Amino acid sequence: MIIRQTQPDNLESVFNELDGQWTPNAAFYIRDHFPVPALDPETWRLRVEGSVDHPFEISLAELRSMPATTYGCVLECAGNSRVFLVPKRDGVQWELGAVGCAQWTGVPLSAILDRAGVRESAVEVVLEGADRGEAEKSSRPKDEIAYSHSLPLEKARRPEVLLAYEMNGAPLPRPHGFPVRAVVPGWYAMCSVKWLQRILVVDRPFQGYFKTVEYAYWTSNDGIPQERLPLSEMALKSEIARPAIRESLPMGRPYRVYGAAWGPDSRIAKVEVSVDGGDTWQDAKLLGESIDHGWRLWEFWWTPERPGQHTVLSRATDAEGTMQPAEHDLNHEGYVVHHTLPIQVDVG
Ligand SMILES: Nc1nc2c(c(=O)[nH]1)N[C@H]1C(S)=C(S)[C@@H](COP(=O)(O)O)O[C@H]1N2
Ligand SMILES: [Mo]
Repeated sequence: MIIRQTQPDNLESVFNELDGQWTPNAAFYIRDHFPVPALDPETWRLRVEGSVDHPFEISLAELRSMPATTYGCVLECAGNSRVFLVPKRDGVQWELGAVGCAQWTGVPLSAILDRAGVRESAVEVVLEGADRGEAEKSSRPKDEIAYSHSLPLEKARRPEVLLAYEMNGAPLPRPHGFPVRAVVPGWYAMCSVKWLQRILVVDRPFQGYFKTVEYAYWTSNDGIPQERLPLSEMALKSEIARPAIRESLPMGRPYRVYGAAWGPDSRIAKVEVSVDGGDTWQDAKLLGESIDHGWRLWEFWWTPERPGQHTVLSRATDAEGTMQPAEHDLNHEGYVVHHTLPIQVDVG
C-alpha cells in the first residue's frame, strides 16, 4: 500500500499490482476521516430509528442470523486520481489506487428498513458511523461529529445495498468498518459508511457536513452556480494498471497493457487504448464476464517501435454509448476525476 496520510489513515493500493477481478482485503485502499473506533462485536448494536413505526436495536449475532446476500462491487473514493489535476486541488493526493473491487456479504438494508416499518413521510436514510472527530474545512460544525452520510429511500431500498459483515469471505477487517459497514454499489464510496452504529430515517433530505461541505459540487445553470449537490453515482472510468507511471518499456517487444473499467453499472461496451497521447485509438480486449457493479478487466498488446517518451491513455464507453471525457469537469473541483488519464512511459 502507498501511505498518503496517517492518523487518520489514508492508504491507496498499488494499482500497478492489479491482478484479477477481486482486490485482496490486505491490498484494498483505506480512506478514513477520523481515528478508527474500537468496537467490541459482543456489545456492538445497530440502532434503527427516526421516522419508523418500530425502532429497534440489533446485535451482530442477530444480523448474522438474517438471510444474507453476497454482492461484488467496485468502491471508488470520489477523490481518486486527484493527483492528475493541474492546478493541484486540496485533499489527499490519490493516484490510481483509491479504488478496489471486492465481494461483500451481509443483509440488504431494505430488510432492516422493512423490519422498522418506514413511515410514509420518510425521504432519506442517514447512515452514521462510530468514528468521530473535528471536521476539517473552515465551514464546519463547532462540535465533534460522527462520520455520516445518507441515501434517498429509493436507493436505500435497492437489493444491492448491503449492511456487510464480510469482505471477500473473511470477517470485515477493522480498517474497512468492522463489525458492519454499508456497501452502496454504483455510488462513490463516501456513502458506504463504515463502523455503522445508527440508521436514522428522516423526513427531509439530510444536509450533513459530509454531504454538503465535502463530497458536493456546484452546478452551473444559465451561467450562475445556483445549486450545490451531493455526489452520488460513480462516473464512467478506466484506469491503466500496466504500464505504471514512468515505467521503462523495452523497444520492439510485445507489452501487455492491462487495466480495469467501471461505471455506475457494469455495462462496459468498449475500452480503447491510445499509445500516442490520444491522437489515435485502438480497441482493447475485454476480459472475463461483465459483473453487476463490478469492474471489467481489459488488455491490449502493444509493441513500442520508437524510442523516447510515450503517453498511453485508455477510454471506456458504456452500453448507452457514453464515453469517458478527455478533460476534467471543473465543476467537480477535486472530485470525479474520470477523464482519460495520461500515463507517461519511456521506451528504450
Ligand atoms: N465511518 C466512516 N465511513 C466511511 C468513511 C469514514 O471516514 N468513516 N470514509 C468514506 C469514504 S470517503 C470512502 S472512499 C470509503 C472508503 O472505504 P474503505 O476505507 O473501506 O476503502 O469509506 C467511506 N465510509
Ligand atoms: Mo472517499
